[in-house]
Amino acid sequence: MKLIGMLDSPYVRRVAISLQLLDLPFEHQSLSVFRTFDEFSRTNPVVKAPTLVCDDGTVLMDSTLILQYAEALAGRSLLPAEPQVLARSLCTVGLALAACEKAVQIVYEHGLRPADKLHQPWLDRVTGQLLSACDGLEQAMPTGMDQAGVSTAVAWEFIQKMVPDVVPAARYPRLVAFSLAAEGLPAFRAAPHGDSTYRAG
Ligand SMILES: N[C@@H](CCC(=O)N[C@@H](CS)C(=O)NCC(=O)O)C(=O)O
Repeated sequence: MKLIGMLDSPYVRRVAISLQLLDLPFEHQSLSVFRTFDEFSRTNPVVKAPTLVCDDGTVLMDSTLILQYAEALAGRSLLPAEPQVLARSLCTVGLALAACEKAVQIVYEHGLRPADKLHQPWLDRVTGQLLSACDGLEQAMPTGMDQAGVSTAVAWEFIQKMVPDVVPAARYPRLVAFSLAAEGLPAFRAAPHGDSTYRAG
């Protein structure tokens, strides 16, 4: 199967890291949804990263749906099975995904919208939501590298790479420590934030 999208996307990155943790081999094509829109659209006309091309040619998008398929393939999950523990993990994954979404919205607002069209009330709202999600993550703090751990670490790295001024690291010491440990793991090092291409080690 082939994962398409750049590792500067937290959604692509959580899939790339999770596939490794699930021991599922995959090929990676680092296509940009902006700079290589036409090439991307030839595989997925909707141009969403991540896109996963399954071995039978089925094209999937949305990181959570891709992970649902990957876990069915692997026959195991990066989420706990016990309902109460699962609810806590999903709560953390939800915070991490919301943090990613709000950080992406800030990046797009600055990077895509003409400066004179920038809408400050929207930025203020999204910034407040991003900080609330980070506050929640700092409290929730996953313990291991299940899906809550992967998503939290990936979200934090993305935020610190893309909008560090908006989310001051000093306010989140537990996230900083967790991220530092996660980024040292082989699956994270093999798929670092940025424009590199993952290759199986
Ligand atoms: N909910 C989606 C979000 C994916 C997403 O928004 N990806 C961005 C890249 S970080 C993208 O495809 N942007 C291009 C666009 O939305 O047109 C997921 O979990 O995969």
